[in-house]
Amino acid sequence: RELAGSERRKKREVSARHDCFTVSLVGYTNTGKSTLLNALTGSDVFVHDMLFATLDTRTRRWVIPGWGTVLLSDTVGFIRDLPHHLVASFRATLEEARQADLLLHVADASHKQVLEQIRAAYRVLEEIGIEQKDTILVLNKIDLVSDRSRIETLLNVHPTAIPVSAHTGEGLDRLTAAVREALSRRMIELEVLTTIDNGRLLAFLAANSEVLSREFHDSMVRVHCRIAAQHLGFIRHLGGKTNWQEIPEDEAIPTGAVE
Ligand SMILES: Nc1nc2c(ncn2[C@@H]2O[C@H](COP(=O)(O)OP(=O)(O)O)[C@@H](O)[C@H]2O)c(=O)[nH]1
Ligand SMILES: [Mg+2]
Repeated sequence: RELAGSERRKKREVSARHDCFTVSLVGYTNTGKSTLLNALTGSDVFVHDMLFATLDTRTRRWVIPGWGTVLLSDTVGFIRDLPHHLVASFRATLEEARQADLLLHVADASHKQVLEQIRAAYRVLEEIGIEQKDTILVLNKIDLVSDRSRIETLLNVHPTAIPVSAHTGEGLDRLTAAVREALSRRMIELEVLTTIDNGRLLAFLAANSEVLSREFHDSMVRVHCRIAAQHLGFIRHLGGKTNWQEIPEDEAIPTGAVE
């Protein structure tokens, strides 16, 4: 009964957050998900801290420079024999992951059984029916891997994975770029035409889009930007005339592509 209540609350909470993209950290337990959350979001304060506290799920604002803000959620790790007191949290966690726009599947590259753990985590994603979701595999703790050929071996099996260290910060810029690219694929290129005195709309675009260009004609401004499709309605509501197209798939850089 308790559990159903927390799941319901979670669902409501999750569905109320459609104004930002959400990214969930998932993976086997002890792989560094919580550490990575801290490393990526810095000293930013928790979001909805009170609501999530009981669920052991923590969400923070992650500001991706020059791009926008996403919500990054920590989750309870995947493990077979889950302690009883964590079952409700685990369920809430899965709901969080199901609603996410993108998953960061975190693995411990220094662990002897890393490949098995990655498989086990993918099995859990499959069991809950979200294995098709856009996922970036993150090979964490590379600072503990002194033999770098081990990383190469892992990359042979998972070529799009991104090696990082949440402790030293190595690879976090690449991970951020990959997240940015993955989320950008869910974005549209938009031209907005409005009057130059439409401060609310221009401020909204500045805060929520990647502005590619601004052209001024008399009292009008045409803003060309990349923005999440979900903002279209609000932009029109603010008086913008819009003209948009889906960003073509082949213009997006593949997630975790090795240069
Ligand atoms: N050396 C090293 N240790 C790490 C790294 N990331 C996490 N850890 C450690 O791994 C342990 C588990 O991390 P935690 O974030 O709690 O894992 P979680 O269960 O996935 O949330 C902690 O002792 C962390 O300090 C890393 O990049 N390098
Ligand atoms: Mg944790």
